[in-house]
Amino acid sequence: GEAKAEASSSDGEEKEYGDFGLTEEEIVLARSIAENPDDQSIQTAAMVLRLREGMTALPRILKTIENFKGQVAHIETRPSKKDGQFDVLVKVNMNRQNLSSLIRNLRQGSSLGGLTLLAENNIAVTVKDPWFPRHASDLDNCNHLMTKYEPDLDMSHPGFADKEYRARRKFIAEVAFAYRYGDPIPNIPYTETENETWKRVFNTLVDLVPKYACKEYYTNFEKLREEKIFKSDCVPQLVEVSNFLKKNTGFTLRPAAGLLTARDFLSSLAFRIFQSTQYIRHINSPYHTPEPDAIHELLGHMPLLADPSFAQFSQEIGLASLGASDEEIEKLSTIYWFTVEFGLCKEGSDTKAYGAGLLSAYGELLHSLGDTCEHRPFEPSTTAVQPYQDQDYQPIYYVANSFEDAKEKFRRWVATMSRPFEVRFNPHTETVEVLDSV
Ligand code: HBI
Ligand code: FE
Repeated sequence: GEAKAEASSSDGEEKEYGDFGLTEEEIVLARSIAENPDDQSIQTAAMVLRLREGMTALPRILKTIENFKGQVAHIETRPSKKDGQFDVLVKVNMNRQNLSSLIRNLRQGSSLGGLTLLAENNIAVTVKDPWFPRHASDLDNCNHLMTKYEPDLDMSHPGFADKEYRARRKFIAEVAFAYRYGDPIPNIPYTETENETWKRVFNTLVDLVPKYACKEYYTNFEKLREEKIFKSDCVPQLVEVSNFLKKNTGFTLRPAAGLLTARDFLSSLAFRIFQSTQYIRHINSPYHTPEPDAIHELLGHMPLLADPSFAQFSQEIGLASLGASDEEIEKLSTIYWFTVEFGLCKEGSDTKAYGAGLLSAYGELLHSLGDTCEHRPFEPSTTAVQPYQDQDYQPIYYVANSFEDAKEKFRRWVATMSRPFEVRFNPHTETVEVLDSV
């Protein structure tokens, strides 16, 4: 607070920072580094230096950074307003301790010659470097569960009093926790009871899909049946569905142990990876489950992830979530909720369902297209702040004109987010590239 106030109260701030356009929010004055000297985490620090004798000091600066174990992430130079001088923006990744030694060294200046840090305290440390997965293998660290509705903890869970069910859940969760990037997706030999649960849900939906699902869902649902991946008498294996998605849109699956935190769940979408649960809901409550299960993932999500336009939309929600603030994650989750989970869309003069929460539960599917709920046009800025609950049918649904339209609107809204960098997915390396827009 104090540091910021000082930065903003000084006149000609732009000049002070050498016109590199660092915004106030990104700037924490150098002394804040001293507050946490033991923090070993790598920070991104942006320093603006003024070189008084042409560029001659530059190689020595770089060498000094290297000596303090810093990695140069970005460098930008421009002529300063005084002839013969240059302003240099250098961004380095290093831990705080080394950073503060480096700054002390640079401030002394003499060891380098012909160089000033732009006035005392004008070392900007950008604190905008939250960890997020950069490669698909980093998703091995994105499997944090929410403790909600677990059969072990929640007395209202239909499996709470069923020891056998709880042991089964534990076993399948352990399979997911043991999964690492590159492993083959493990098969689960489903029990007779689990297959029976699947069959009941599947059979109720088969008749409703042609009438109530959007055409993109229906087309891929039929394809999955033709390829005998979806059959009424046994739960499909994730690996077969993953291979199907892969050839249609490049999406793949990885097993998830349960309801993941929104941040972890959304981040995987950036890599066109869907984290799918593999356990089956309790047989006593086949048509409703308070938590995601394989029936929801398979019947609800898989057909649309095979549609190119929808796959792109899903990935863009994921990309927008990387490095986003907690408030923004909340908004993205809400958008995800009212689109991917409970979305409706226009099809000519009809309204159809595309949300996975609708297409995996016939009760709410009928409710959402009946006249006891409200339909509103999908508009990211208002949809993102609409409160919702997950205990009962939704009272409000949002209607998209089309996936393309939803995507366009979503893109425009994402552009208003505060993130100071852009991300781009490189499918050849399964890497997210970060483009600094500072
Ligand atoms: N976790 N395993 C899993 N499956 C989901 O569908 C899921 C999740 N975590 C959060 C979530 N969905 C969404 O409701 C949003 O919060 C992103
Ligand atoms: Fe879902």
